[in-house]
Amino acid sequence: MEYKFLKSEVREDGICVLTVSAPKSLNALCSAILSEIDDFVTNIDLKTIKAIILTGDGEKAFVAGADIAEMKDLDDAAALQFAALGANAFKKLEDLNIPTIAAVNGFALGGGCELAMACDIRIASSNAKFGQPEVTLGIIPGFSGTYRLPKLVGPAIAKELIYTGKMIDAQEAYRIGLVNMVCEQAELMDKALEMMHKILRNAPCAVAAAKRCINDNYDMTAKEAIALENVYFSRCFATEDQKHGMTAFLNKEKPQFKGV
Ligand code: CO8
Repeated sequence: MEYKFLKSEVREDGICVLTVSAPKSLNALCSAILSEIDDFVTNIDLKTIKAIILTGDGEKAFVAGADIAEMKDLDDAAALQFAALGANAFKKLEDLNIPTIAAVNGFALGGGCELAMACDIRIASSNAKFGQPEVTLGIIPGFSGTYRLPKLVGPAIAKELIYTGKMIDAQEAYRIGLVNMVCEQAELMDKALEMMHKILRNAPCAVAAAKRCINDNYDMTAKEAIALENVYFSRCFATEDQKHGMTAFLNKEKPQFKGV
């Protein structure tokens, strides 16, 4: 599929910098962009792409939400389709077996905040603004914000943000645990790359197994979640990287993981 709104650059280190690019509308998510995101995550080549850093084009916005112009005249059946398109694409992104970081370079509102939350980690530039302003438009979050925001910041703060529709700045987003780090905009990509390099130095199978445990235990009882971790923990012992990592530690050497 030819992309009109998604720019992807796969670097030599295997990190794909994926940029949502519709700067005239502050990268607002129209259905064409959502289809491109879905296509990208569905057909991603995990042999060449080891990690994703997702960002928005320009210095003003990560993604300013779903496209209000496109949504305005939808009826409820069409709204269901539009919501499902975004929610499914974001779920596939969340479920990718590789680490993902959202480098939030400005407004991350509504669907933009929801897109950032579908990534594993969020790093924000100091000018970033977050919010779920849907109720100010007569709707509610539709790309799984009511699901992911309470998991990240707790139900009371999530309800405050969603019921008031207020915007918060990057420092406040950091304080409530919505973002992992705040930095100057000029440093944003470097900080995201630095964190991703730290992650990629570790055994890929182990990082992927930890991701599976953390993502999949969302809806589980403690008993199920602990049993799931036991399964993924034991599977690590069937990898070469586990033997290599432990041997390297005991030999006081730096491990060189192969991802097998
Ligand atoms: N959709 C469409 N166009 C947008 C959007 C958007 N979300 N955000 C900005 N734009 C457009 C503006 O209309 C404007 O276009 P134009 O130049 O043609 O007038 C251009 O981008 C620049 O925006 P502004 O002039 O408004 O820039 P400001 O610096 O004054 O303000 C803001 C920036 C604060 C980000 C402001 O643009 C704003 O409030 N945008 C809307 C934010 C918002 O409400 N987002 C949530 C949308 S709803 C949503 O995301 C629901 C997700 C689930 C959907 C489920 C579907 C059923």
